[in-house]
Amino acid sequence: MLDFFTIFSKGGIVLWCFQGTGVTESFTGPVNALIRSVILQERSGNNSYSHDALSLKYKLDNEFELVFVVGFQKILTLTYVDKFIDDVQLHFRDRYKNELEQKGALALLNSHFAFEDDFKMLLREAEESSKARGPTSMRSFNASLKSQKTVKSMIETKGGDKGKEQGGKKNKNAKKEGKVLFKMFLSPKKGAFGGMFGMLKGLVGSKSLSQEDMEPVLDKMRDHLIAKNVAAEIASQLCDSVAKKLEGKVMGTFTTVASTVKGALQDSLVQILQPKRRVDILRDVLEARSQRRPFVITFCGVNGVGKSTNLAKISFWLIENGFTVLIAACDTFRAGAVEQLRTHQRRLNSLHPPQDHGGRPIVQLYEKGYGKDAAGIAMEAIAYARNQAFDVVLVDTAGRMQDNTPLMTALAKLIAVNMPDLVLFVGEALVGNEAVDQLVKFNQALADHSMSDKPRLIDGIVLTKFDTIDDKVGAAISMTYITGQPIVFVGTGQTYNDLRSLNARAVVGALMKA
Ligand SMILES: Nc1nc2c(ncn2[C@@H]2O[C@H](COP(=O)(O)OP(=O)(O)O)[C@@H](O)[C@H]2O)c(=O)[nH]1
Ligand SMILES: [Mg+2]
Repeated sequence: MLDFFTIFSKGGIVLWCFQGTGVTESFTGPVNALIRSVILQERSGNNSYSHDALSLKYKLDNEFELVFVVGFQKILTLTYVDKFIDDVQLHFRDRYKNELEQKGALALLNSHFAFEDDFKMLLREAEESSKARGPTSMRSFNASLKSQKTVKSMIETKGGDKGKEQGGKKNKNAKKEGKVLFKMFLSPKKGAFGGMFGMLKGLVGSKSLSQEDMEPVLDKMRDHLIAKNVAAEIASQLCDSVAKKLEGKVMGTFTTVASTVKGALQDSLVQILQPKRRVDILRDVLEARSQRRPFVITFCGVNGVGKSTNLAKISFWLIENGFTVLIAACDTFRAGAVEQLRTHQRRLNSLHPPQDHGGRPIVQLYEKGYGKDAAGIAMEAIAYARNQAFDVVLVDTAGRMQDNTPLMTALAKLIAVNMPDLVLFVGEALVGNEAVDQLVKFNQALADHSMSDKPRLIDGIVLTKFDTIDDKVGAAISMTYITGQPIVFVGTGQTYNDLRSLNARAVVGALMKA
């Protein structure tokens, strides 16, 4: 005779339970004790546990994240329990496959598991077969023959007709579908990630989350983000906002603080990377073309981040899409800057020879050598492009440190005067804390020196050298967080083909990866 049988999700939702006839004791205590001292500690040895006068046997279904627990009086040696629990598991899985496959606690809460009759049938079968096997199976046990007989007789009499009828009634009362039954108040453990039962660790019961509960997890997440190259300041701000978002939230019984915080953080990261504004350069170039004007993109950033190289890759991409490009050599500062662009222009034209394009070079370089005013050259280039019906003007600029006020002022002037359609900030994926300082100061300079009440600020990011950072993808978060602007291109190497768009999901995946 069983005292109880319960099926619950690892998320703490009791899906179904059965209480034996005449059993008045609540089984919450023994089940909680089992969870606390066996399941949570991953002592999954022989799948049995004893609590006061009760024997508990349990089975974990890791695919559907379910726990099956049966309890019976210790003095009973029920020979069929192991097989019975297996049968119930298989049957329950088969029958509720659809419900169980839906993800999330809400789906489980809303599902109805009317398992009564199936359970009774399985129990009857189990009891019958143990009876039928009779003495042979009994003999295999070490306990005395006498006590085994007693056990057997008890099973037969109490599991009889009377029991079935009464059980039916009782079960209705005992069944608490969709209710969180267990109240556990264990404090969160440090280092509670991973492991088969990782998600069961660090329970806070159905109490509401406090800053205190979350602090150890948030500290860990903050360090994790920083290790992934997210700027420290931004990692802290992100964690603070997650804490604010979750404070006071009532958690499911078996939900861990760690998984709740992790989930909320993941959501925030996806949000940050999801562009509020879609930059569709090809569409915008077409529109500019229909207005008989060139579409102008200005590239800016500090020295050596890959402005000229990625400008050349973007030229290639535009050319491949059927557009003509004028490159404006406005880095009049660094020796070799103009020659570097000329080399690219030659190479690109040899890949797309003029004879394929009506005898006209598909990409040209507009340059006035070194030491001249960059804003003026950009202006001339744009006028030339308009004249010559180029589709796109790509304005290369000299690298400059964000603290160099005269150079920052000059860049702001170049942008204010020429009003490009797009201002792209080029930044290396290698940067950590530095990303924030660069972007804040570039944007500040553009705002300070704008002559318009609607200043042209950075409206997109080119994230370069993405091929060199493994999974330390934090700069993507820092840069989009600071500017609120999308990463328009990702540079992944030194050839013209090494240009990608950002896969937000993959970036968040890499960020969350332990
Ligand atoms: N691995 C890798 N190297 C890059 C990438 N983009 C640029 N570089 C290299 O970075 C160096 C500086 O590039 P450059 O375009 O001259 O930088 P600029 O000073 O900003 O114009 C060059 O050696 C480039 O080949 C990239 O996406 N991946
Ligand atoms: Mg350059």
